[in-house]
Amino acid sequence: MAPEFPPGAISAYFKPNGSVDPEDPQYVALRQGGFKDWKLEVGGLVERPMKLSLGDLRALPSRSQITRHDCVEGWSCIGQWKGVQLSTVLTAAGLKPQARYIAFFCADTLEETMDNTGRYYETVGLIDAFHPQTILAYEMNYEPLKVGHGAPLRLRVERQLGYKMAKYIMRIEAIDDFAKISRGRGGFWEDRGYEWYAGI
Ligand SMILES: Nc1nc2c(c(=O)[nH]1)N[C@H]1C(S)=C(S)[C@@H](COP(=O)(O)O)O[C@H]1N2
Ligand SMILES: [Mo]
Repeated sequence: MAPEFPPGAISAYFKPNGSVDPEDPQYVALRQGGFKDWKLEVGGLVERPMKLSLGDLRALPSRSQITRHDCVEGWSCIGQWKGVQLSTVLTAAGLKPQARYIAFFCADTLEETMDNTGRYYETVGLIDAFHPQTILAYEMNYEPLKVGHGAPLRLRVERQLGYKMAKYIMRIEAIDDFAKISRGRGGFWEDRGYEWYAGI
Protein backbone atom coordinates (compact mmCIF):
# COMPACT_ATOMS: atom_id res chain seq x y z
CA MET A 1 0.00 0.00 0.00
CA ALA A 2 1.11 3.57 -0.61
CA PRO A 3 1.41 5.62 2.60
CA GLU A 4 -1.78 7.41 3.67
CA PHE A 5 -1.80 10.61 5.69
CA PRO A 6 -4.07 12.37 8.23
CA PRO A 7 -6.30 15.29 7.07
CA GLY A 8 -3.87 17.78 8.64
CA ALA A 9 -1.21 16.77 6.11
CA ILE A 10 -3.27 17.89 3.09
CA SER A 11 -1.28 20.46 1.09
CA ALA A 12 -2.66 24.02 1.19
CA TYR A 13 -1.97 24.23 -2.55
CA PHE A 14 -2.10 21.33 -4.99
CA LYS A 15 -0.47 22.21 -8.29
CA PRO A 16 -2.60 21.47 -11.37
CA ASN A 17 -0.25 20.14 -14.05
CA GLY A 18 -0.29 19.33 -17.76
CA SER A 19 -3.72 19.96 -19.25
CA VAL A 20 -5.79 22.13 -16.94
CA ASP A 21 -8.72 23.13 -19.18
CA PRO A 22 -9.31 20.85 -22.19
CA GLU A 23 -10.50 22.57 -25.38
CA ASP A 24 -11.99 19.51 -27.06
CA PRO A 25 -15.49 20.71 -28.13
CA GLN A 26 -17.24 17.59 -26.86
CA TYR A 27 -15.57 18.06 -23.45
CA VAL A 28 -16.39 21.77 -23.36
CA ALA A 29 -20.07 20.99 -24.02
CA LEU A 30 -20.13 18.37 -21.26
CA ARG A 31 -18.42 20.75 -18.83
CA GLN A 32 -20.90 23.53 -19.65
CA GLY A 33 -23.69 21.09 -18.79
CA GLY A 34 -22.14 20.34 -15.41
CA PHE A 35 -21.15 16.87 -16.71
CA LYS A 36 -24.82 15.76 -16.48
CA ASP A 37 -24.51 14.14 -19.92
CA TRP A 38 -21.01 12.74 -19.40
CA LYS A 39 -20.77 8.95 -19.33
CA LEU A 40 -17.75 6.77 -18.75
CA GLU A 41 -17.55 4.14 -21.47
CA VAL A 42 -16.13 0.78 -20.41
CA GLY A 43 -15.29 -1.54 -23.28
CA GLY A 44 -12.67 -3.53 -25.11
CA LEU A 45 -12.04 -7.07 -23.83
CA VAL A 46 -14.97 -7.15 -21.39
CA GLU A 47 -18.03 -9.39 -21.22
CA ARG A 48 -20.44 -6.55 -20.47
CA PRO A 49 -19.57 -3.15 -22.03
CA MET A 50 -21.08 -0.35 -19.94
CA LYS A 51 -21.78 3.36 -19.89
CA LEU A 52 -21.74 4.86 -16.41
CA SER A 53 -22.91 8.36 -15.46
CA LEU A 54 -21.41 10.23 -12.51
CA GLY A 55 -24.55 9.31 -10.57
CA ASP A 56 -23.97 5.63 -11.37
CA LEU A 57 -20.36 5.89 -10.18
CA ARG A 58 -21.32 7.76 -7.00
CA ALA A 59 -23.89 5.06 -6.19
CA LEU A 60 -21.16 2.36 -6.13
CA PRO A 61 -19.11 1.65 -2.98
CA SER A 62 -16.37 4.27 -2.62
CA ARG A 63 -12.90 4.60 -1.14
CA SER A 64 -11.36 7.78 0.30
CA GLN A 65 -7.60 8.15 0.73
CA ILE A 66 -5.12 10.90 1.56
CA THR A 67 -1.96 10.28 -0.41
CA ARG A 68 1.11 12.03 -1.80
CA HIS A 69 1.24 12.78 -5.51
CA ASP A 70 4.77 12.75 -6.94
CA CYS A 71 5.32 14.33 -10.34
CA VAL A 72 8.31 13.22 -12.38
CA GLU A 73 9.23 16.93 -12.61
CA GLY A 74 10.23 16.83 -8.93
CA TRP A 75 7.32 18.26 -6.95
CA SER A 76 4.89 16.54 -4.59
CA CYS A 77 1.52 17.44 -3.03
CA ILE A 78 -0.71 15.63 -0.55
CA GLY A 79 -4.43 15.47 -1.28
CA GLN A 80 -7.61 13.62 -0.40
CA TRP A 81 -9.21 11.56 -3.14
CA LYS A 82 -12.51 9.73 -3.20
CA GLY A 83 -13.89 7.51 -5.90
CA VAL A 84 -14.78 4.01 -7.02
CA GLN A 85 -12.15 1.32 -6.91
CA LEU A 86 -11.25 0.46 -10.49
CA SER A 87 -11.60 -3.20 -9.51
CA THR A 88 -15.32 -2.65 -8.80
CA VAL A 89 -15.94 -1.35 -12.33
CA LEU A 90 -13.76 -4.01 -13.96
CA THR A 91 -15.45 -6.79 -12.01
CA ALA A 92 -18.88 -5.46 -13.03
CA ALA A 93 -17.80 -5.37 -16.68
CA GLY A 94 -16.10 -8.79 -16.47
CA LEU A 95 -12.64 -9.00 -18.04
CA LYS A 96 -12.18 -11.51 -20.83
CA PRO A 97 -9.24 -13.89 -20.30
CA GLN A 98 -7.13 -12.17 -22.99
CA ALA A 99 -7.18 -8.81 -21.12
CA ARG A 100 -3.72 -7.83 -19.84
CA TYR A 101 -3.85 -4.04 -19.48
CA ILE A 102 -6.42 -1.33 -18.83
CA ALA A 103 -6.25 1.72 -21.11
CA PHE A 104 -7.63 5.16 -20.22
CA PHE A 105 -8.56 7.54 -23.02
CA CYS A 106 -8.80 11.21 -22.08
CA ALA A 107 -10.57 14.29 -23.42
CA ASP A 108 -7.48 16.48 -23.75
CA THR A 109 -4.94 16.98 -26.50
CA LEU A 110 -1.60 18.13 -25.13
CA GLU A 111 0.22 18.58 -28.40
CA GLU A 112 -0.74 19.13 -32.04
CA THR A 113 1.08 16.44 -33.98
CA MET A 114 1.22 15.42 -37.63
CA ASP A 115 0.26 11.85 -36.72
CA ASN A 116 -2.60 12.77 -34.34
CA THR A 117 -0.87 11.25 -31.30
CA GLY A 118 -1.37 14.31 -29.09
CA ARG A 119 -4.38 12.94 -27.22
CA TYR A 120 -3.60 11.98 -23.60
CA TYR A 121 -3.96 8.31 -22.73
CA GLU A 122 -2.48 5.88 -20.25
CA THR A 123 -2.29 2.15 -19.60
CA VAL A 124 -1.71 0.13 -16.44
CA GLY A 125 -1.21 -3.58 -15.83
CA LEU A 126 -3.82 -5.69 -14.04
CA ILE A 127 -1.91 -5.80 -10.73
CA ASP A 128 -2.10 -2.01 -10.47
CA ALA A 129 -5.63 -1.95 -11.93
CA PHE A 130 -6.90 -4.24 -9.15
CA HIS A 131 -4.82 -2.65 -6.34
CA PRO A 132 -7.16 -1.46 -3.54
CA GLN A 133 -5.87 2.14 -3.73
CA THR A 134 -6.41 2.39 -7.49
CA ILE A 135 -9.55 4.47 -7.80
CA LEU A 136 -11.52 6.42 -10.36
CA ALA A 137 -11.73 9.66 -8.41
CA TYR A 138 -14.61 12.12 -8.66
CA GLU A 139 -13.76 14.02 -5.45
CA MET A 140 -10.61 15.85 -4.30
CA ASN A 141 -10.13 17.50 -0.92
CA TYR A 142 -13.79 16.83 -0.03
CA GLU A 143 -15.16 18.69 -3.08
CA PRO A 144 -16.22 17.55 -6.53
CA LEU A 145 -13.10 17.18 -8.68
CA LYS A 146 -12.27 20.52 -10.30
CA VAL A 147 -11.56 20.93 -14.02
CA GLY A 148 -7.88 21.71 -13.36
CA HIS A 149 -7.45 18.35 -11.65
CA GLY A 150 -9.32 16.25 -14.23
CA ALA A 151 -13.09 16.65 -13.81
CA PRO A 152 -15.30 14.76 -13.92
CA LEU A 153 -13.16 11.64 -13.39
CA ARG A 154 -9.46 10.90 -13.04
CA LEU A 155 -7.37 7.90 -12.17
CA ARG A 156 -5.35 7.52 -8.97
CA VAL A 157 -2.65 4.83 -9.07
CA GLU A 158 -0.99 5.63 -5.79
CA ARG A 159 2.22 3.63 -6.18
CA GLN A 160 3.20 5.31 -9.43
CA LEU A 161 4.25 8.74 -10.66
CA GLY A 162 1.77 11.47 -11.55
CA TYR A 163 1.78 11.01 -15.30
CA LYS A 164 0.09 7.59 -14.92
CA MET A 165 -2.94 9.24 -13.29
CA ALA A 166 -5.02 10.06 -16.35
CA LYS A 167 -7.33 13.07 -15.93
CA TYR A 168 -10.50 13.78 -17.99
CA ILE A 169 -11.23 10.08 -18.54
CA MET A 170 -13.82 9.44 -21.26
CA ARG A 171 -13.32 5.74 -22.01
CA ILE A 172 -11.71 2.74 -20.37
CA GLU A 173 -10.78 -0.32 -22.39
CA ALA A 174 -9.46 -3.70 -21.41
CA ILE A 175 -6.76 -4.59 -23.95
CA ASP A 176 -4.26 -7.36 -24.61
CA ASP A 177 -1.49 -5.12 -25.96
CA PHE A 178 -0.81 -1.38 -26.24
CA ALA A 179 1.49 -1.53 -29.26
CA LYS A 180 -1.28 -0.34 -31.60
CA ILE A 181 -2.39 2.64 -29.48
CA SER A 182 -0.90 5.96 -30.55
CA ARG A 183 2.90 5.59 -30.77
CA GLY A 184 2.76 2.23 -29.01
CA ARG A 185 4.58 2.74 -25.69
CA GLY A 186 1.57 2.74 -23.39
CA GLY A 187 0.96 6.40 -22.66
CA PHE A 188 1.25 9.98 -23.84
CA TRP A 189 4.48 10.59 -21.89
CA GLU A 190 5.75 7.05 -22.43
CA ASP A 191 5.49 7.79 -26.17
CA ARG A 192 7.84 10.71 -25.47
CA GLY A 193 10.46 8.77 -23.52
CA TYR A 194 9.18 8.18 -19.97
CA GLU A 195 9.13 4.68 -18.46
CA TRP A 196 5.89 2.69 -18.80
CA TYR A 197 6.30 1.33 -15.27
CA ALA A 198 6.50 4.46 -13.14
CA GLY A 199 6.63 2.77 -9.71
CA ILE A 200 7.79 4.88 -6.79
N1 LIG B 1 -5.46 13.77 -19.29
C1 LIG B 1 -4.34 14.15 -18.66
N2 LIG B 1 -3.97 13.49 -17.56
C2 LIG B 1 -2.85 13.87 -16.92
C3 LIG B 1 -2.02 14.92 -17.37
C4 LIG B 1 -2.45 15.61 -18.53
O1 LIG B 1 -1.81 16.57 -19.01
N3 LIG B 1 -3.62 15.20 -19.16
N4 LIG B 1 -0.86 15.23 -16.71
C5 LIG B 1 -0.29 14.20 -15.83
C6 LIG B 1 0.77 14.66 -14.95
S1 LIG B 1 2.34 14.78 -15.58
C7 LIG B 1 0.56 14.88 -13.62
S2 LIG B 1 1.79 15.28 -12.55
C8 LIG B 1 -0.83 14.83 -13.07
C9 LIG B 1 -1.20 16.18 -12.53
O2 LIG B 1 -2.40 16.10 -11.81
P1 LIG B 1 -2.95 17.44 -11.19
O3 LIG B 1 -3.24 18.38 -12.30
O4 LIG B 1 -4.15 17.04 -10.40
O5 LIG B 1 -1.85 17.97 -10.31
O6 LIG B 1 -1.82 14.47 -14.03
C10 LIG B 1 -1.39 13.54 -14.99
N5 LIG B 1 -2.52 13.18 -15.78
MO1 LIG C 1 3.70 14.92 -13.80
